Amino acid sequence: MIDRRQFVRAVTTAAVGGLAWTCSDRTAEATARRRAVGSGGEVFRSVDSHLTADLRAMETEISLAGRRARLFAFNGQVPGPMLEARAGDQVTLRLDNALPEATNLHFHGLHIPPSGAADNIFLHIEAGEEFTYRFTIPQNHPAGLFWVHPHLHGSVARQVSRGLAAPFVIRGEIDTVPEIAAASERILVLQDFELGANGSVVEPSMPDLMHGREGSLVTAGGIANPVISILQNGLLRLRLVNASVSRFYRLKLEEHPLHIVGVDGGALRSVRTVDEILFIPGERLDVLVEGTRAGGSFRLLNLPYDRGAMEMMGGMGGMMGGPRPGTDAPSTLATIEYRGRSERAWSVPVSLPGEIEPLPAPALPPRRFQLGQGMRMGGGMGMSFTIDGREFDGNRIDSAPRVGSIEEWVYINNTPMDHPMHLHINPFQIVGADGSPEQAWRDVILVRAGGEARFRVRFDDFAGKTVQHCHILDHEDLGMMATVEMRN
Ligand SMILES: [Cu+2]
Repeated sequence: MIDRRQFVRAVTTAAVGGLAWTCSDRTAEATARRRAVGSGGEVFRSVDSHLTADLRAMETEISLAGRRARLFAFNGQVPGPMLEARAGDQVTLRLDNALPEATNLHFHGLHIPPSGAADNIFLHIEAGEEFTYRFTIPQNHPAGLFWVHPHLHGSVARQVSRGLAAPFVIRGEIDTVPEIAAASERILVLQDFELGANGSVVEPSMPDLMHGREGSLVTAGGIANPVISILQNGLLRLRLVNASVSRFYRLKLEEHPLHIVGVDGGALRSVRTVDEILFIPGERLDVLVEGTRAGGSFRLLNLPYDRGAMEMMGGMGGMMGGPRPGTDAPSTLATIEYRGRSERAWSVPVSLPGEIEPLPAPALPPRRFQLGQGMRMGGGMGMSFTIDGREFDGNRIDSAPRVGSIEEWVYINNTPMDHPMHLHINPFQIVGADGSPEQAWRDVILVRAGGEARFRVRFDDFAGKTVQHCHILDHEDLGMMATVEMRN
């Protein structure tokens, strides 16, 4: 057996293979996009079908909502730089780990191989080491908003809670719909932080871990309550990533309906208009706002949502649990402000591109997964979160679907808290109460406290070992993750 460090070195050397490292694209276009993103962020965009990016994960001190904050950041930015590519592009992403601890990267939502130098969450990239990720985005990959964050089991919540998250946009057909192309686009990564007096991130208490930590400082694109302009008669395209460790957002925009055009895995087939949306950890949203008002400012609100709390050990939860997460007063995530008027009156598109083939019910009975929790006894007492009664073990194969097969998965939540379950590599279609699959590709599914949820998935293209897990990242670190080995 080679040790992990040698393995990383070996793969790194093989992957770099003497290719010269090129700098990020800093063209005028990139600068323009940089302003459009508004997160103070750098942008790495494909050139000649090749996206080359250089990310340095580092501990850094930045100003966050007027406070000094000692965080972990990619290239010193929170959120990290935006990555932008198209289906068919090759990606070469060098990660330089300047953190004081090991890390790695997960390409959340991308349909790429789960092994080697692609979406391999089993890699350990030690402090001071470098690793070069290399993969090709499949030609038929949907356009959408994906994201990058560390995924080293046991450290995920700590590293993400300190700011490590970066949006990854795949451009495609949806971006060419005239109304969408004409809209002003704003990508907003939602994050929350709990900062101590010295600017360091506060270590979570045991109840924080049980519930999943939430920070009281909520930022959108690294800013507390950014102002986003909209033109009267124009369209604003808000693209959101929930990069919070545990926080659910119940989104509502004052006096404006939200027109959803895309979710996790890409565009919907038709626009879905709603007044509010529950937005769970790991999820993405692509929403159009019509500038139907004459002027003024309107708040994008986060409304309270009770995602459940620990009520175990004969009611000790109340004693140990502190306030129920997510039930604080409404807060403002961003402010939409009218500035100017569009020459032409725009409204949301009538139709959206692309077919979403509904996955048929498979012949085999569904795979069922029981979500559970308990106390870890023995040495150090603590919480344990489980799938089928077991904590995560990367060396155990928990399910082994065939490449090319369609499966139906059912989650049964035996706990008093909601769990947003995420499957890597292959997107799925959520099966509704009527038994039919949603016409949308997603990669996170809400399994409500005491409830059930199901999806259909096709294990396409790639063999290899990956994972499914709760995207309340504290729950993942405390065991609510299982391996999935796709086999030819
Ligand atoms: Cu959970």
